[in-house]
Amino acid sequence: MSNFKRVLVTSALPYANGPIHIGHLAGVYVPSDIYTRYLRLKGTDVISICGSDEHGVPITLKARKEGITPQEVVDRYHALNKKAFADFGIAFDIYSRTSNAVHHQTASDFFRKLYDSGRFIEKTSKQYYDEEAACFLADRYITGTCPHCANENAYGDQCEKCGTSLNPTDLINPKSAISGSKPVLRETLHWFLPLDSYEPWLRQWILEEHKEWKTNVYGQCKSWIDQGLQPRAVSRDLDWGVPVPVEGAEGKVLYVWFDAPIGYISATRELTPDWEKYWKDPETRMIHFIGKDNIVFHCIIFPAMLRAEGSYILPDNVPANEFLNLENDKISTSRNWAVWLHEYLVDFPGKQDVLRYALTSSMPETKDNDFTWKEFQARNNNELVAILGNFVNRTLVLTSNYYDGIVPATGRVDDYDREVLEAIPSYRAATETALEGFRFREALKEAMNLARLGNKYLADTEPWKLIKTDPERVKTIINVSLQITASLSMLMEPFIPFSMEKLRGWLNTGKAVWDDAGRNDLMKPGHKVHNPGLLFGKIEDEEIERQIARLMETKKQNEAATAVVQPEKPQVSFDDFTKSDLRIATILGAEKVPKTNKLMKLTIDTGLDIRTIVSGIAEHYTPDQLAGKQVSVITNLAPRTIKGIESHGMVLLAEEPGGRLVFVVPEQKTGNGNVIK
Ligand code: B3M
Ligand code: ZN
Repeated sequence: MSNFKRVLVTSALPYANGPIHIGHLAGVYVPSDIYTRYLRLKGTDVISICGSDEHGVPITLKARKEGITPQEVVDRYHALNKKAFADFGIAFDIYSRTSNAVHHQTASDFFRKLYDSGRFIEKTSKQYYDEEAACFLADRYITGTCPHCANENAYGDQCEKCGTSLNPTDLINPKSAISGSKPVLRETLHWFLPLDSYEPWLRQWILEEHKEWKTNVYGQCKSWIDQGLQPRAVSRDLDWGVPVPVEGAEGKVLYVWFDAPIGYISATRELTPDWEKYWKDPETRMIHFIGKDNIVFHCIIFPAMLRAEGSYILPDNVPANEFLNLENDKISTSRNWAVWLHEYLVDFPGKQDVLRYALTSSMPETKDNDFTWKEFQARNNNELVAILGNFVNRTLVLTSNYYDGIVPATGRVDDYDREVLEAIPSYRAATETALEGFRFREALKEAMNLARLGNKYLADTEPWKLIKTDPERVKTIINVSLQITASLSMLMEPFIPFSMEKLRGWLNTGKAVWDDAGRNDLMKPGHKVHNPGLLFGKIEDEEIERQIARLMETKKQNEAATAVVQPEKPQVSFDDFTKSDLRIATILGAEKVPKTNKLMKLTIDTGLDIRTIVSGIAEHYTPDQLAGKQVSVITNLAPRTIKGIESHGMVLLAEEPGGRLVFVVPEQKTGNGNVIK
C-alpha cells in the first residue's frame, strides 16, 4: 500500500451477450475478489467496481440472430451475470451497466471534453454502406470471400477459417449481413485518438516507471509500443451505443472500447458521491483486473484517454491473467464448451467455494492453464476435505467432547507445542506477501500450509490417545489447534468466504481481521465454541463422470455441426461397380483380436458360406453387441492376412465426423446372401 490512502479495484466489464463461465472467474473475477476481500480484511479503504459492458457489435449481432432488441439482450444477461457473481460471492461494491443514463452522460462528457480541447483527429474514410438497410456496416456485418483461402463466409475483420485479419475492402464479393445486398463504399467521418502522439509518454510511464508489472503484461505493452502506435478510431457508424455528442453526428456512436472503460468511472459515480476521491486523488491506487486480451485497452488506450482528459489518476498495476482451457480445449461460448456458473450451481449446490478453490489452485497467472473435472474432484477430496475440513472438524469435535466446547487454557507445554505456536504468524506473512504480488496460487498454498501444519500437529500428538494418560498436555494441544483454526478462518476468507463464514460461526468469533491472523491467543480460555458440521463433503466419481459425459456429448454435437462431408472419390464405371459382390450377412460370433485395440474377428454367415472377416470395430462395439446383427458385406474382396488371421471380405460401415462407426443394415430382417444392388 505504501503511500496510497485508498484502493480502487476495477474488474473487466463482461459483455452482456452471454453467461459467465469458469474462464471469466479464473481470469478476472476470482483474483479480483480475493484481492479486494484481503484489503477489506486489512481495513483498507477499497471499492470494487464492475458491471455489464452493453454496447458493441457482438450484442447487436446476438439481437439480430434472436430477432430481439439489443436492450432485451443486455437486460437478460445483465441480470443473469449479476446474479451469478453474487451467488459466487464476488463481492463488488457495485455491478452497474453501460446502457444506463449515468454512463451515457459520463462517456459523452468525457468524449466532449477531448473533442473541445482538440485532442481528436477528424478523418473521413470509405466504409461499406448497405443502401437497402440504409446504414453503414460494421466489420462483422460484412461477409465475403477470403482472398487468402477462398472461404466464402469470411467476415470484414477476420477470416475464421484461416485466421487472417482482414479489412472489409479485402473481401471478394462483399455482402451485407443485414440485407444480403452488395454494399457500396461511402465516405464517413470519424474521430481518432492519436495514440502515436502518446507513445513517448507511454514508453516512459510503462516501460520505465512500471517495470514491476507482470511479465506477460509488461511484455505485451512493450511489443505494442515498439511496433509503433497508430491513431485509433473512437466512433462507429452504429445505432446502438453512446451517441457521439457532436452536431451532425447522427447515426454515430462511441466505439465500445472507448466507452466501456469509462464505465468504471460512471459506476463509481453511481456508487458514491465521493467518486472523485477514488478517480482524481493521486493518493488512490487503481488496480485493473482483466484477461490478457484486454491488456492493450487497459494499459495503452484507456491510460492515453485519461492522460488526454488530464484530471484522472492512472492504473498503478494491471495484473492480467492468461486464459483457462477446459479439458484441454479452448473455452468457447459459441461451441458451448464451458462450465457455466448458473449451471454449476444446479449440479453442485452450495459448493461455490470448491470451484473458487479449484480455480485459484489452477489459476492461469503466467501462462494458459487447464481445468479438468478430475482435478476439481481431487482438490476437493484431497485438500479441502482431507486437510482443511479434517483438521477443523477434529479440533472442534475434540473441544466439544473433552471440554464441552469451552476453550481450555494451555496445560503442560512442550517444545513441539511452542514450535508450532511460534510458526503460526509466518503463514500469514507468507500469504500476505504472495497476495501483494498478485500471486494467488502461491497465496492459497501458503494459507493451506497452515492447515497442513495443524493436521500434522494433531496426527503427531494424537490427543485422543493422550487424553487418559496426560490430560494436561491435551489441553495444550487443543488450545494450540484452536488458535490455528481461528487463524485459518481469517487467512482462508478471501479464497473461500462462504466456508470461512460458517467456520467463524462454529468458533463463535466475529468478523475476521487480517492482522489478527497468526496471533496465538485468538481463542481465549473459557470462550465457548459450537459443535461443527461438515465444512466440505466428498465429491463422488459419478458426479464427475456425469460432467465429463456432458462435455463429450457437447463435443460430438459440435463435430456433427461442423462436419465436413468426405469429398467424393473419382468416378467409377457401372461395369467396375458391378464387379463388387455385395450381400446381406449375419454375424454369428465375434472376438477381440488379442494385442490390438481396434480389431475384431467376426464369424459371418454370408448365405454363401460361413467365413471369417476381420473388422476395425473393437473400439466401437463389444462382442456381445455383434452376435446376430445383420450387416452388409463385400464377399469377393481378395483375402488379406491381418495379425495372422485370414480375412475373406469386408463389413460395410459408415464413419461419422467424430469417428464413430455405424453398420449399413437392411431396414428389415432379410435372408443372408441376398445381393445388394
Ligand atoms: N467487455 C471485453 C471482454 O469482456 C470487454 C471488457 C471491457 S472492460 C472495460 O473481454
Ligand atoms: Zn481465409
